[in-house]
Amino acid sequence: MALFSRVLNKTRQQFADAADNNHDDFAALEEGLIMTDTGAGLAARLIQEVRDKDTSKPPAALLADVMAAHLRRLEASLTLDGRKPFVIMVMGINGGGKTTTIAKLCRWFVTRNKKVLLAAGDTFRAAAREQLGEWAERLDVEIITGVGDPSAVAFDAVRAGTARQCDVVLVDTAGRLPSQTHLMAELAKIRRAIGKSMPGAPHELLLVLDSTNGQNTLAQIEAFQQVAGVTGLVLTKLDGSAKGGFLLALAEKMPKPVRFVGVGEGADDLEIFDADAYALALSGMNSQYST
Ligand SMILES: Nc1nc2c(ncn2[C@@H]2O[C@H](COP(=O)(O)OP(=O)(O)O)[C@@H](O)[C@H]2O)c(=O)[nH]1
Ligand SMILES: [Mg+2]
Repeated sequence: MALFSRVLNKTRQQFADAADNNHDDFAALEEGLIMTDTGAGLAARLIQEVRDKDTSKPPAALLADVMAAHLRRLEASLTLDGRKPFVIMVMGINGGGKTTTIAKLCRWFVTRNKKVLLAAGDTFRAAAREQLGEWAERLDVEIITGVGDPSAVAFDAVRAGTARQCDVVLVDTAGRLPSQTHLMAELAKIRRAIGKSMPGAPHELLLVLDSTNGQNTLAQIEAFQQVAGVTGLVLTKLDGSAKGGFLLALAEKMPKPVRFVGVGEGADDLEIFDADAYALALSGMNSQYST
C-alpha cells in the first residue's frame, strides 16, 4: 500500500493548522477540509456523514473512513489489455508535468519488461524535444521526433511502434490552456492521426493535472474532455501541494480514473492512487508512519 504520509506533508500541515490540531472536533475537521480545497459545501456534507456514524471511533478516524469511501471512486489502474502497442496520448496545460510524467511512465513500463517508444509530440519548443530526448537516453528507449506538425509525429510514432513491436507508445503533446481554442482543436487532430495510424488508438487519453492548482483543475478536465476525450488522470506535484483535499471534489464532481499520482521530479516518483492510504494520510491518522 502506498503511504502518502510523506508526500502529503504540505496538505496535512495545512489541514492540521486549520483544524488547530484539534482532530476530535467536528468543526475543526471541517475547517481543515475547507482549507485544503475540498470546497465548503462538500466539507459540510462529509462532516455530516461523520456525525451520522454511530460508533465510538475518534472523529478523525471516522473522517478517514468517509473520505476513503468517496475517494475510491477515483481508483482504477491502467491495464494494457494485450493491445500492442498500447498508445497513450498525454495532454495538459503548460508546466503541469506532462513530459516528466512520460518519463515516469516509461520507467514504470520498462521495469515491467515492456518495450516502450516515446513520441516527441511537443513540436512547438525545441527545448521540449530535447527534454524528452534526454529522458529517452537516460531510460534507454527509442524516441521519434519531428518538427512542425505534431499530428505527423504522433502518426509516425505509432506506425514505428507497431513495426518495432513495442508494447507501449507514449505520445507527448505541447501544453495548452482551455482558452486557446485553436490549440485545443489541434488535440482532436492529433488524436485522429493516431487513430489513422492504428485503428482503436489512442487507448488511453491521459490528462496531466498539477495538484498545486487544486479545484481549478476541474475546469481543465471538462475542457479537455470536450475536445479530445479523457480516459484517465495523472495528478502531479502532490508532494508540493497544500490543496490535497481537491481530490474529494474531484471524486464528487468529475470522477475520472486517477491512474497515477506524481510525487517528485525523478523518474521513480510515481505511485498508483490508493484511496485508503490517501485518506489516512490526509486526516493525519497514519502519522505513526510518517517520516
Ligand atoms: N515536485 C514535483 N515536481 C514535478 C512533478 N512533476 C513534474 N514536476 C516538475 O514540474 C516542472 C514542469 O514539468 P514538465 O514535465 O516539463 O511539464 P510539461 O510542460 O507539462 O511537460 C519540472 O520542473 C518538473 O520537474 C511532481 O510530481 N512533483
Ligand atoms: Mg513538456
